[in-house]
Amino acid sequence: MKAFYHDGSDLDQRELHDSGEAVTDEELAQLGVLAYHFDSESKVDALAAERNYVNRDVITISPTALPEYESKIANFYSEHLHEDEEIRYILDGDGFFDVRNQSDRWVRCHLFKGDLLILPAGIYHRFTTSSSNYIKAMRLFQAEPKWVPHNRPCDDMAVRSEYLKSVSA
Ligand code: KMT
Ligand code: NI
Repeated sequence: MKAFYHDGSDLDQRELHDSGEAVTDEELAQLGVLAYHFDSESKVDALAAERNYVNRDVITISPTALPEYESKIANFYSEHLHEDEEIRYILDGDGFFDVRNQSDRWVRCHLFKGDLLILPAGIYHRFTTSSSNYIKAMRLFQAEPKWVPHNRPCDDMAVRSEYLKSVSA
């Protein structure tokens, strides 16, 4: 994984948009975002068991594998939050998860094979494929997943205030 501030340009979401300003794992952790790299799926199984994730699926996102690719990508890229954590383990390809930091700047997490990312409930984020137009990812979920995307603004949701409380020093 490589994390950096997004350059702020709205042109082609699939380009890198690296501002050149790196973001460390510690800075991500302050946002409640956890990044791991697991070379074997048994490590993923262990993390899933620890956090009570009983279900999973695999999604392949590419123009040939995903019907209506362009409109799906546009949807993934609209800024939203969820009432549950979002856990993704990258099996192949690469893609970008953008998360808002404390001052509402976009931090771009570039994920590759073996990377696992946990986004806390209530954080504003978005996803896009890169210019490779290909990612295969495992999505972990709990027995009754609440992963409906709520598009910003949804600052009046309880999960949003709970998130902000959890990250305030
Ligand atoms: C999401 O929540 O935006 C996604 O799950 C995107 C696909 S996972 C690479
Ligand atoms: Ni999401």
